[in-house]
Amino acid sequence: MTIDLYYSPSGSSCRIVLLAAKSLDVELNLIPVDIMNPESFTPEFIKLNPQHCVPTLNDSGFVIWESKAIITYLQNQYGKNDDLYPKDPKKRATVDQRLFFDTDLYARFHEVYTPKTFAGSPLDPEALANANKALDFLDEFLVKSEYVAGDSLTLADLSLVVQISNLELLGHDMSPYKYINRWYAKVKAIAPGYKEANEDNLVYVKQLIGHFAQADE
Ligand SMILES: N[C@@H](CCC(=O)N[C@@H](CS)C(=O)NCC(=O)O)C(=O)O
Repeated sequence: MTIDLYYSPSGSSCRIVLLAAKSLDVELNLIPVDIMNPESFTPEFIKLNPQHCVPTLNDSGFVIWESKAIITYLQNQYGKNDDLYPKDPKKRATVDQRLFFDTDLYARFHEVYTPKTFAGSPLDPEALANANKALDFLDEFLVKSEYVAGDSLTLADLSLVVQISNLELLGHDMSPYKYINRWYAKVKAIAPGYKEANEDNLVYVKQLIGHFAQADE
């Protein structure tokens, strides 16, 4: 039985799935997709996901995309315990809320850095202030608890740590966020397979940024 993951290592949503799979001890058969080059998509991939986005998971014919839907599916289907995604409805709701929050944080920073990265546009101060508000909220969550959804590591930490690593790579000023910085160092140190699933793949984000920076010159 193989679980195929169509992915691009530069995509933060793909690295979230890689990182969660490590913690869940689920082996994925990785199928790279050159997302910047739709002509290269295989007919199999095109047929599998009408949205043609990655990450897309194919678990023996069950096909699902959207990183958060994928990681909660992997947990529900293959999790050996419920540590990362508690069964208690209230605790689980908090993890879900933080996962949705992560999607909001991603969208806000997308507004800030995508025009700069892909078109060399200057940073929009309004978009930047709006994005930094999400970091203020995250910092506030972490004043009250050691991890983003309580006192232990959950899927929400694995998702958010990937977004914060992207911001670090982009040189975003993280100095005002004392609690995020403390949590970030801890999650990087304890999340199983962090280096292989996320850190080592950041080189592809660097390459992508470099490629567009050159194209602008
Ligand atoms: N909300 C999605 C975002 C996925 C996403 O943005 N994927 C990018 C690559 S990292 C992509 O496939 N872009 C091409 C497209 O959406 O057509 C998730 O969390 O999985």
